[in-house]
Amino acid sequence: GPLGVAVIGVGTMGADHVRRIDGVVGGARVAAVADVDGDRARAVAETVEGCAAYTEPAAAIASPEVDAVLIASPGPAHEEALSAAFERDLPVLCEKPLTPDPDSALRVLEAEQRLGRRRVQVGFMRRFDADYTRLRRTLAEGGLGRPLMLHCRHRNVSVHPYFTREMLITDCVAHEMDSTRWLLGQEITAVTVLRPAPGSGPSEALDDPQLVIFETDGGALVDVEIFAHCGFGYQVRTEAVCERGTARIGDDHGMVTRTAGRWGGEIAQGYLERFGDAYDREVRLWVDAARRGEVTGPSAWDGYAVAAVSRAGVVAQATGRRTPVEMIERPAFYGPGRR
Ligand code: ISE
Repeated sequence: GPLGVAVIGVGTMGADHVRRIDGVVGGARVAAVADVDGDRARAVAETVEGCAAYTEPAAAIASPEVDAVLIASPGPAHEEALSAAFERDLPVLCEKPLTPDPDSALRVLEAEQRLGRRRVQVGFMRRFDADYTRLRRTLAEGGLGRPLMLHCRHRNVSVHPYFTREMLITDCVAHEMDSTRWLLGQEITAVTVLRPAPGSGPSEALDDPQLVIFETDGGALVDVEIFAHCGFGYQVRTEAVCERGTARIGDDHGMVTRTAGRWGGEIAQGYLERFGDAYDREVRLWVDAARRGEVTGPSAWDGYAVAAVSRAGVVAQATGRRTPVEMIERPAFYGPGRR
């Protein structure tokens, strides 16, 4: 029968995954949802036949109908849900951040290793995006020469009022941390954060935008503009500068019209739209692997590495200083790095 999935947390991302599992991805069904907001859990459960609603993640995960767990609650709630899934040895797709800090991420790595095989895929969905996949292949093929720099732009229309300036690093730039590691096959060794005088309104409270710079152990430099309240659209762009050329993805594409002396097109308004196909592919591959008894894709190690870089980023943001990243050695359990 289909894989019974418990979706933990049904805010924007979780509710979208419920819709995806129910209507887009084959081979799975949403057997249970959990949310601290019981009304929200019930409202989402009512959209799916035979789906039970819970307020306690552990209760949903304990249901005999549940064979796999998708965690889409806020980062600080992840460790507890992961433990409950590990107790039943279930495959997990955990949205980023794996956990909010490297110490808790390390506990997750240790608990997973005790189970003896990978159980966690982390939701770094850009790895499933057609443009990012193509860029990685282009860099790996080597025709452009060695990558020297990445120029990244990450702009949101706006973020929730509960967003903090630390979250610019831990929730937004976290994606560029993973993309950098994945595109270059290198680890990030130091982070620096620079800021212009902030814009007004919500941008001012967040000190938004900011410029985040990574150094890698392969000698590459990466700059990331994070602009969480840019107001006009959702834009995620990466340009690789290599020895013999450049490659750029994430420019607005789609239809361009020309009329009355002007030309124009549309800018996506959010990540659900821009990365819709990537989320579909990510969840489909997770479900297919889970049905074979496997877990593939970005691992808990990748989640830990990003937590470690995020900690350095938050310190760099607070102190204005270049901050080295502290990380443990990659355990053999997670296989060799790409280098
Ligand atoms: C959000 O949490 C995400 O994960 C999106 O992918 C990211 O682009 C956005 O900036 C975050 O707020």
